[in-house]
Amino acid sequence: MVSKKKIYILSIAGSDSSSGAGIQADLKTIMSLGGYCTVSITSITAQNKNKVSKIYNLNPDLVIDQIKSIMEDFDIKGIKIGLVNNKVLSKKISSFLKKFKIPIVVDPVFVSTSGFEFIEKSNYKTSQVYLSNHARLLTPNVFEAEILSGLKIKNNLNKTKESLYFLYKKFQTPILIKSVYVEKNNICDTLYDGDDIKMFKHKRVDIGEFHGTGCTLSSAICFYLANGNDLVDSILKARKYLLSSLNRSKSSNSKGYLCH
Ligand code: PXL
Repeated sequence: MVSKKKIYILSIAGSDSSSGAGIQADLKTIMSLGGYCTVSITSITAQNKNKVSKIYNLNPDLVIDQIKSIMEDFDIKGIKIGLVNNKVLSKKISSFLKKFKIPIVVDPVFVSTSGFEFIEKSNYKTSQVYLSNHARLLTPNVFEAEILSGLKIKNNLNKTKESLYFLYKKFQTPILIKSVYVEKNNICDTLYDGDDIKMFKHKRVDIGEFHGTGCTLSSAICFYLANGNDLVDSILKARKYLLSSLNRSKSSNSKGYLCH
């Protein structure tokens, strides 16, 4: 179900100069899906897919001012939160968003694809507690789920389940762990929504590491939730979008940057 009326989304995230991940990935995803993406930028990074060379964090009040400007003028139907690398800002975002009863998808960003840690670990854990307060879904990757739950889960289904139960209890919101289970030809995302565990498998597109796939999946899920789809449908549709972007990237030899 995609409505004909324009769907307005707010992305609160960091800027990636290579346009592969962060706010630029969210913009491309939402616009490609037919929505309109507004932004509140939290940090500006100088990076490419191999390296983050600099990061500059914006003043928390400026981040909140951007959110206020958007909420005053747009009928925002969904919010995606990505890189927020300090707990003071997380707390301010959380208290500001309390009054908005719309789906919020939190992508708990900890590290860049190139391995740069955006935030110190204990600050990260506290920060995610604030951000997840009003969330409809959390979408950690394996590494982030391991940090947040303290369990080693990669390719271990029992530990993944244990981690999902723990994270659900801690954050009181559904959790989708991305690419937790990788077989030769399949990649599996795993959801726990408080009722049961659901596995989403798809064929691996064999083109190496891609920059921005996590941001893309989370913002696509946010878009479909904003359109009124339920959680499972939103995840299925978002995965379909990511897969078609990966296939486009493969056929156009886009060198690690996703083609939307
Ligand atoms: O994919 C996570 C992510 C989020 N936000 C920014 C990033 C990255 C990964 O590199 O650069 C700004």
